Amino acid sequence: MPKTIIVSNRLPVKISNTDNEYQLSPSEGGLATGLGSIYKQDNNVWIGWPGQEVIEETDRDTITSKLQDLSLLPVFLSQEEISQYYEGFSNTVLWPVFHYYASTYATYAQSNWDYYKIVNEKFKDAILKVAEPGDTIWIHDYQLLLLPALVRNEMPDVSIGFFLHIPFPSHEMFRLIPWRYELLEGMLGADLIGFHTFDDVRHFISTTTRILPVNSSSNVITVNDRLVVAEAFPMGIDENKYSSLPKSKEVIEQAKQIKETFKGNKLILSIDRLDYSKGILQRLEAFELLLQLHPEYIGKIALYMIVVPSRDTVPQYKYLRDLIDKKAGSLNSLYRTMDWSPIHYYYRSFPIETLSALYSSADVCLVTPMRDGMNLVSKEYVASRIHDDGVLILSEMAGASKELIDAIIVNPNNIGEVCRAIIQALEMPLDEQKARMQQMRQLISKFNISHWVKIFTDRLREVKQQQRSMQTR
Ligand code: GDG
Repeated sequence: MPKTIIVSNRLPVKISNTDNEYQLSPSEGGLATGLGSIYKQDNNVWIGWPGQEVIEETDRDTITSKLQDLSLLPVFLSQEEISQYYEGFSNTVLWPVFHYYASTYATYAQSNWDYYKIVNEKFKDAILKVAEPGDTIWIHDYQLLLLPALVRNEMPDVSIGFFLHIPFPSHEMFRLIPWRYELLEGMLGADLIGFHTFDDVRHFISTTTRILPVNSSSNVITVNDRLVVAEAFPMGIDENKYSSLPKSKEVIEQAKQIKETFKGNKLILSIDRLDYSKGILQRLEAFELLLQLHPEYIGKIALYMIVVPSRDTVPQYKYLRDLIDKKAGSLNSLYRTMDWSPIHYYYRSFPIETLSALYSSADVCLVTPMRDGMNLVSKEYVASRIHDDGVLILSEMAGASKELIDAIIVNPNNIGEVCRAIIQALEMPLDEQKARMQQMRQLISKFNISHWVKIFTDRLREVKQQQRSMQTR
């Protein structure tokens, strides 16, 4: 029976090592939840790096067999591969260029590119060990751009889908990459290429047709008589989980404590992974402007800011963390009083129940990335507002802003505009909050993660059938 093979850089699993004994538990990320309905079925499988720094040769067999029980197949990486393929090429070329930070943060080292190719080949070998004709392979994200073509060369008829979770930049950005031809050729090995937004699709088509000798008609690119379709599939969340959690005993209890702690204050929530693309510093500047221009809010509002540690072995991330620490510290030292602090800043991650309690308690959620493929935090906030109150402020540079049009939409570079948006949110009448939130909740509920998985996989099947019927004509 044909199977589906999911492939991503990281496996959806958490590994812990206590007393030299490895424990594995499935992780709860949105992608894992959405794809859970697929990879756990029949003989389907998910291939990826298990994420633990380096796993000794001697432990690999044990881990592999434990993972197999969870329908997971590991690709083990050495320290050098992690540092050059992942931290190097993926996060110092592709991430900055695709988020329009090429001139500030991208460095183009040949050895990183060499490792990117080596690791993509390693993933190909893992796929070839299990793939059979008739299978469907769904590859995810920017770490594996070469993989669709590598697999296509070995299995010309297999069905391959690719989804990019981050923005696809304009041709003017993409063309800067020394290995632009190879990267595009890699992606074009897929039958269906999915993006979060139509703008990403547009950029991809125009970039591809300018850089490579291929033709396109609308969203279909012809590569050596093979049709490749590029389309937008805005990713949803596990709405059911986020709207059920606030009703659980544990979350109700935590939300009560939060309300008690911030009694008399309106709570503004900000949650991101540490990343320059998330606009955390600019957000703090907008908050600072608010305190400067509107002292009447002092003692009446609080910013609850969670920054989740990420990639902090990459120097730019470490530097950014220092800047955020300094800015939050200096604002608190300037404005705090004996019994009030403007910013409650945490540099760590929290269990999902705490996140849910914060989502359901915050009066305002401030999501202002400089550039974001989608942004799931904004959708999780909306899904958690089961009483339809609360206000979302959302950057127009996040893919989610194309769907969540009832948020207050801002340009994150315009600090004055963000400051005014915070005031508008703090002062918004309840009936307006409800009218906006209801619209957004309906959308999030309908276009959830299961819907996303279904429309992508249905479309991939359709595209493949179309290709096959063309070949037999
Ligand atoms: C990439 C793209 C695209 C955050 N803090 C905690 C925690 N989180 C969870 C959130 C959310 C996820 O992390 C972050 O997702 P985002 O979408 O906001 O951002 P990226 O990590 O940059 O994701 C992005 C996404 O891929 C999907 O395609 O939307 O544009 O950049 O789910 O809830 N989870 C827990 N504790 C925390 O402290 N448990």
